[in-house]
Amino acid sequence: SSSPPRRDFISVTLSPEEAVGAGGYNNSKAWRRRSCWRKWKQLSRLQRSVILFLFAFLAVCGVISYASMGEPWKSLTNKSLDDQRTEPEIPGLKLANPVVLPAPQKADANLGDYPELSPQKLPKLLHARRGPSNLQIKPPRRDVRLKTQHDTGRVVEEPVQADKEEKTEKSVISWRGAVIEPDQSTEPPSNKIKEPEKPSSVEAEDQKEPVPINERQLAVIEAFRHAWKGYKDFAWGHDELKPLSKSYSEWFGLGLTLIDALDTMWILGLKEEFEEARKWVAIDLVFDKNVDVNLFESTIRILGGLLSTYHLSGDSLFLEKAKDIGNRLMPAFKTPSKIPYSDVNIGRGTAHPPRWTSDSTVAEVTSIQLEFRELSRLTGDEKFQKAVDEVMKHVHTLSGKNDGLVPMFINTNSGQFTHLGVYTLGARADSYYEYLLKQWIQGGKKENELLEDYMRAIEGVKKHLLQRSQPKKLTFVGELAHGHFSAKMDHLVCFLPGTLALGAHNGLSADHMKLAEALIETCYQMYAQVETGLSPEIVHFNLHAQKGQKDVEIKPADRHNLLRPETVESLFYMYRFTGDKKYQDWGWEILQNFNKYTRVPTGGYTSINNVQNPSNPEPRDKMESFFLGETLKYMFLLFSDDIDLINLDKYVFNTEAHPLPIWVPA
Ligand code: DMJ
Repeated sequence: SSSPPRRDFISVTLSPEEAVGAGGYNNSKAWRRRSCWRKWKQLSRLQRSVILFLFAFLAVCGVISYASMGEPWKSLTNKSLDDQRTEPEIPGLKLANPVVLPAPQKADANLGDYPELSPQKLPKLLHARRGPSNLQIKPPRRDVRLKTQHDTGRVVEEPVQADKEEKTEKSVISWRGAVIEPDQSTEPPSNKIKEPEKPSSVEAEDQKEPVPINERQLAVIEAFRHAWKGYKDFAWGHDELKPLSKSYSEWFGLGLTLIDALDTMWILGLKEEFEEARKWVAIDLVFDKNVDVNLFESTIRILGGLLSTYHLSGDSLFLEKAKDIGNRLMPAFKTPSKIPYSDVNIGRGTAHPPRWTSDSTVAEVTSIQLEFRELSRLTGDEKFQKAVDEVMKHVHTLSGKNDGLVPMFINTNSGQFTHLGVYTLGARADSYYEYLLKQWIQGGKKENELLEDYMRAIEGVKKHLLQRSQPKKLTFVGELAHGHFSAKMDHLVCFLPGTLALGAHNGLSADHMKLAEALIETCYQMYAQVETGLSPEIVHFNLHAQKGQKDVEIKPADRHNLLRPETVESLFYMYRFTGDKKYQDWGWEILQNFNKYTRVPTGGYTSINNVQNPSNPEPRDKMESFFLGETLKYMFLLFSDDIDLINLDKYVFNTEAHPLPIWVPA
């Protein structure tokens, strides 16, 4: 135990003599060096090793921490340099000036009538990508800059927010390049984007530089939003808005206006509205209801609307709903003649004709084909197409036509035309002619019987129904009743110039285009010659010149306007195919008159009773679903200079303005 205690610590003792020395406190360098060295020598080997190890360890730590602090330090120093920099370092390279948006412009004088109308109020749209040029959604391009034309005609570039695009890539559903959040409550996200079961024949195109939305298109968007506001506030989920009584009316109880408007919102770029409506479709649109629906109306508005929205958005929800309603409409075809009944109970699966007759309307049974054929193509289930093709084949063989013109009724038992001898291109026959051409186009121009019937019918129109009015010599389409010509023309007939132009564009006779040009002038005059600048439901043309008389005569029972689309529809085709700006100008006049006489301040537009009384057009308190489904959509397309905004070589519009793909596009 006399051995010294083991030291596992270092003790350095400085004696007072050593510290101060003989000469007292000596702080000379030589003395300190000598003294340290002596101390070091006095240490045991273990003590020295420990000290050396500690020094080495500290040195290594120092090197590591220097390396990791280097980068932030560097950037910190650079940043502070940048912050201080006022002049570019490279001579001649100037830093960009901050973006200066143009000062708010005064709206067009015409726009000034409507206080809500101002591009500044539509900020979200400035970021909306322009119209779908393809059928399938694609992830947005990272570097896309959107151009917005202000009323100066100046184009302002607005950078798309990078974080927005980042989000898009992660999202389940894409809004033409923007985002729609997945609706968790309906189906798993993985089911949301699905290629059509039978992929569409239309190839996805490379996204082109977007065409700017112009002032007139903005006015259409504003009108749509105003109409939608009324619908949302007072009629959400119901068939039609009653904008004056701030309520709604039901026809089928299936949210008709909402469904009809879906693809319009898509085309106009109204992302939020679309998203909200989609949620309603996902959660609240239920077809399992004990309700009678009209086969034709529910096909063109609901089935057609769902199919086109499916194509534009790629969202399988709409295809699922389309299949559901398509299946529920099929009982209509269970008739002795296979000519469908007019009405179907979609909950019970039963069908029947109207109470007073066993006839169906010819236009109705022959204007459901585009939709059912497309449904077969998408589902691979041929029953839909078979049912409607059979109707067309049967009608093709029927007697009772007059040079291709068909009567207005057909019997569901016998399959024969009834009420023979009356021919019109208006109510009850109109879309028969339209669908002959459009089915031929949809199917890739191969179904010759359809083309034959169409060509024959147009010859029939020329031979029996065309006349010229006085004093302006307007070419119009009248009616024939048991050999007697009547100078009566429904506004509905104004689909014809557009259809004729579409046929000519698809290679049919150039004469058709000539006739289209003459007829669209007439349809425009049906607006221009009336006090409110809005067309009545029916006009009678003067065949004999009389002093002080216009071409257009209106009977008291016919002077209502239901916000119908046909003239605007034809203006759209005419502008697309000719590029003549007068068609846009005519459409612009019509839009302004709708705004002047049919707009309800609290939201929505209304049909009116008297187009001849500008001081009291007598609002009817109803906004038809086709105002959003057709009229405003065609307006928007008419004012666009982008032929890829529903390219007419790739899409064919159904009679409710819902675009469906052409199977073999031009
Ligand atoms: C719409 O339902 C369709 O355009 C139909 O073909 C005719 N009637 C209305 C619009 O006027």
